[in-house]
Amino acid sequence: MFHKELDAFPEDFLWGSASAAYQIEGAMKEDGKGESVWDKFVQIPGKTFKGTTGEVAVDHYHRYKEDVKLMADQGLKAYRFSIAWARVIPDGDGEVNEKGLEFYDNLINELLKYGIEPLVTLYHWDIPQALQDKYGGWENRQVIADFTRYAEILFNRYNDRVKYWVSLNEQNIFIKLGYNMAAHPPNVKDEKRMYAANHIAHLANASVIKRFREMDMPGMIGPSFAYGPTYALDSHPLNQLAAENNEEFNAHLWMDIYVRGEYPSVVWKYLERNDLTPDVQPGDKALLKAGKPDFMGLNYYQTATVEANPIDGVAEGKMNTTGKKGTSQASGVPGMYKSAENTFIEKTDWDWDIDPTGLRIAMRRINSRYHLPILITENGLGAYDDLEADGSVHDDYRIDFLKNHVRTIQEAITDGVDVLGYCTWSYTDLLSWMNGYQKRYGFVYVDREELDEKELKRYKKDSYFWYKKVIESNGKEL
Ligand code: BGP
Repeated sequence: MFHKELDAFPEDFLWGSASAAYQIEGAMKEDGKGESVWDKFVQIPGKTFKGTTGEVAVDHYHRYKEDVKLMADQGLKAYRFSIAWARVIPDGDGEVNEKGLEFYDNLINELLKYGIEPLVTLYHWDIPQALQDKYGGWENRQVIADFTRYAEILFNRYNDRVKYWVSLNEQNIFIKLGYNMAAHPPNVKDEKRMYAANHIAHLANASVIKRFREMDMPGMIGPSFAYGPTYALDSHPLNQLAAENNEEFNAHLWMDIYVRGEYPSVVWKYLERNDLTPDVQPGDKALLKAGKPDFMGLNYYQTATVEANPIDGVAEGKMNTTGKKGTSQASGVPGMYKSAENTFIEKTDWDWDIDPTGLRIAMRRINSRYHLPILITENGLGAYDDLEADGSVHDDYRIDFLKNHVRTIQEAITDGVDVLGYCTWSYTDLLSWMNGYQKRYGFVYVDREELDEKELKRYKKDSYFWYKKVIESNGKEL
């Protein structure tokens, strides 16, 4: 659809930016914080680029005032951050650590002082290690009660100041990479265990949303889902079918359950045929149905292009975590789909497809299938940046990337999609889980390298000033 003129962004549009506790805070053992699964996982040799850890990260824990001041000067309307479960309840299910709650009190108050709306993520992948050791974390149903208790503590503490809550961040990523690729904690490669943990994570997500309703919480809650729409390589019917498969197993499996409380029938049949069904107990269905979110949080980075994959075809290939373009390998699921080259699209140095139109397609599909407002909770470009001698960073490639994506949001709004806001990934540079510090996403450059923390000084990139204008003009000046 081409439009002669685009609708304006809504007046209350949330122009924001995002982060996650493990990737920015550091202060890993300070003020009573317990260990998380990521604190432990990164100690395994070879799991992260150059063995990077979040021990210091970008030291946001000590510099949050400076970081929030940068946001305020830029005119940011919303800031999405996550709360570290192990800071609030160090062993996951025991005593509450008042110091942990205080840190987030201070952060929230600092944001509100400048009129910045806090968007709080309850869980961005860092379950307390104690729960992993005690009962296997997401593989045990006890986690549903423990996660709900943790959420309730946060709801009670911050409900007077926080209106937007994200339940689980990218359940599809932490489950797939954690339980079927051994690329995230708990370092498992087992399809059956993956579907079992995923079912429990769904129940925990629903339980928290249900509790949010029971507590009559003001505001809105929803999950953040990593969705990249699938394209078929071409119009060959088998390639089209491969794209359908990819949507069913990488998108509908999660979003259908969030919104409708039901597994897609194609996925369920596959699980049955392959002896992969999770243990579904009486009451599960009712709980899933009671967990309908208020919005769909969308984390969008790229689209996927696929083609048919025979039953003895390609399986999981290597990811590019080094930033050497062209080093990722084709991957797929035998009998379902495999990745294919999209020749219309440029790639980043980490081989991620750059596709602004894909964001519009993602919004359109979510809108048509689920009829929910969309909150874009992440979108951004991971790239190398150069800090000049005068402290400037000329990241015109990032400006181009963001500009083209913001434009497609405006097009989607004009199409008829309800969009609440847009959070770029990320605010400052931060630790990329597996890719170290050289893959930068922020508006604010943080001067540190993998093996050299330096002074962690902050510098405004060109994109910082570009986004300032976008916000000031409510998206008129891109
Ligand atoms: C999302 C995560 C973020 C962030 C981002 C960029 O999946 O929610 O935490 O890391 O991806 O990914 P990466 O750091 O791998 O480049």
